[in-house]
Amino acid sequence: MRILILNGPNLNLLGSREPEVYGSRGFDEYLAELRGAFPGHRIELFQSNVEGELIDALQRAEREQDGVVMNAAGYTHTSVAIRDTIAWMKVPVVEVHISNIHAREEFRERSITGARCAGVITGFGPEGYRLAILYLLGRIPVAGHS
Ligand code: CA2
Repeated sequence: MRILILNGPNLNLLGSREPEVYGSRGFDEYLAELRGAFPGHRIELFQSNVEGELIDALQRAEREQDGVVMNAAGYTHTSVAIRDTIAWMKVPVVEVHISNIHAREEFRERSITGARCAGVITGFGPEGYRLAILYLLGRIPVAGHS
């Protein structure tokens, strides 16, 4: 299976600050572990701090990938444009947050993008990316999802 991990603004800074919220490792380390955990599957990473670049990546993913694991970071709470792109896609998108967005500031409670995703995983640290991939691979059967 071809899977895109799409990381939004500032996730390139993981490991450099706020270790109590986001852990102390950079995403490249998690990515190496994920690739090791899912041999035989192609897992690509695209990170951008630019909203339009994330939208372009989603549009490309519709042609080139079988599933997307997306952490839109701060755009989760603001981006109607990313939500509209996900709504247009047939390829499943799973939203992941490292922290529990419901246990932080009130403005993080609302995910604009999540409603158009297959599901939302929040608060399990980087393990959330692995859970999302398991779902995309059909290894977490969910009633009503084919
Ligand atoms: O918990 C998550 O995964 C978030 O998507 C992370 C976003 C935040 O805006 C969302 O509300 C929840 C922020 C990512 C920024 O990460 C940093 C990591 C280290 C240093 C600075 C920023």
